[in-house]
Amino acid sequence: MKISVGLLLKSPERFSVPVAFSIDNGPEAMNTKNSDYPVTKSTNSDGEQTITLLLPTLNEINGMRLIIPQLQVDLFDEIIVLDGGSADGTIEYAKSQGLRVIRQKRKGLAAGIYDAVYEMQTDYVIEFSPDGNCLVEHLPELVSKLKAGFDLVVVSRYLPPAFSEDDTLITGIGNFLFTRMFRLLGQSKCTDVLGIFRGYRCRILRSKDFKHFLLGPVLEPLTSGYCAIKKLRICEIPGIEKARVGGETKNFIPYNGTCILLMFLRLMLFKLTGWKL
Ligand SMILES: Nc1nc2c(ncn2[C@@H]2O[C@H](COP(=O)(O)OP(=O)(O)O)[C@@H](O)[C@H]2O)c(=O)[nH]1
Ligand SMILES: [Mg+2]
Repeated sequence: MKISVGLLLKSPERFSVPVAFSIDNGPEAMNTKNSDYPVTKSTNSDGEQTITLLLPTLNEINGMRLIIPQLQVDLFDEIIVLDGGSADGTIEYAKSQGLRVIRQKRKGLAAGIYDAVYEMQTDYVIEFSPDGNCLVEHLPELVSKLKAGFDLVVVSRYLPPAFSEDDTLITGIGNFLFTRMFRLLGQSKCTDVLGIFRGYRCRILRSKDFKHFLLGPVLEPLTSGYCAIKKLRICEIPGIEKARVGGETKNFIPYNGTCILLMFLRLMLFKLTGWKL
């Protein structure tokens, strides 16, 4: 799959967003020149780092109708709707709004995002769930943090004063336990490792180590775990997760939880022994 990039003109005012770091591994943790990273396009015509907004969809017409009109498109160099086979008018609506739609080839959200990001020519990608969970208000700060040089910026649902309106008892407990476990992989006191709303350097996904640990629906927690063990710069900003708008979740919690647990154990083994199981 080859994805060409359409660069949009952006306004410089967005850089005036105040910076308030919540979690920062510190400049000494900056390690963006790992040898397993391929070289990527690093600037646009204005000499700035470039960002793709990625909107994954699978029958998300209600959320799309709510979110798309709210998007500030000039924050991004490229916007892609990544569709997993919608049959509810999502694709038609996206196209009617002038958005570029890519239909994923492999099955599953993680595989679809991985393949799309692998081909991206921008420096960063922001994953944004257009189902009502993610609030567009957080996008300017997220963009600002990425441009400040962080490798991973997570819009945390659990960093005060944020909270999740979408959690059930089970997902709330799962998020809490996994986040505490993943803290063991690095130094930072991260508060949200499972949330989709995050931005990161595209080249992180292209590293051989990252690909090795990507088995099943583990992409977002793997970005958190990978950045932690590689001592990349991680930042969190608080962001309320709203309840989804119409439609339904495609998560199958027992399967997802098992895959994430296995991935965590393999990452921990790698961290402690260097052995890639
Ligand atoms: N492209 C694509 N998008 C998907 C797939 N599964 C879910 N999505 C979309 O990804 C976003 C997050 O999925 P969701 O099921 O809401 O996950 P949850 O928020 O963790 O419950 C939503 O916008 C979904 O429509 C898939 O297989 N492919
Ligand atoms: Mg959702």
